[in-house]
Amino acid sequence: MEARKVAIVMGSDSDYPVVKAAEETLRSLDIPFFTRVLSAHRTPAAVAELASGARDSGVGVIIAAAGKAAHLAGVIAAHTTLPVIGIPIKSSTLDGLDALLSTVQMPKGIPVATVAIDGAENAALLAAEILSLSDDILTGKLAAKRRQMEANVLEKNRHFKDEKGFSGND
Ligand code: RP5
Repeated sequence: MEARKVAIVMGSDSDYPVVKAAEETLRSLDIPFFTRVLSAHRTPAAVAELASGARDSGVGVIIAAAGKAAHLAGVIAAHTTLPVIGIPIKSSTLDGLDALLSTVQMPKGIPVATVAIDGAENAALLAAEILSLSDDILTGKLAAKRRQMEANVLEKNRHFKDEKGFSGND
């Protein structure tokens, strides 16, 4: 069976500087994906069409990124039972808090897994973890990524200790 893809939808092309981190993360794990610019408010019919056809077109997880009154993830979730991950985008005078609350505060029955404001990398990793439930190779790649991250932090810890000595008084 062909691997399921990730669909990334963003409310505006102005969201792309944040969203591209999700693309880079998916690419690093060899996960197929496509990205679309569609808005819950400006193109509601096209959003509904994409969301309702996603499962049949081989999508496994949908990532939806939007700012301001960010209804995109919730509206997509209303049209599919695929897992939907929302990225609240910091694109307004309210610094993304508006988008965070709009994305995370879903009524019961229609869940959206919401990552941090501008948390595009974590959105992609969460999508990968969901897809890895039926993909052992992807499970291995995610484990390798964790090991690499751990090694990077331990290396920084060594540098910090060697160059500065640990901050403290004991
Ligand atoms: C939201 O409004 C978009 O997701 C974007 O974050 C914000 C501003 O959109 P533009 O006015 O830049 O198109 O719907």
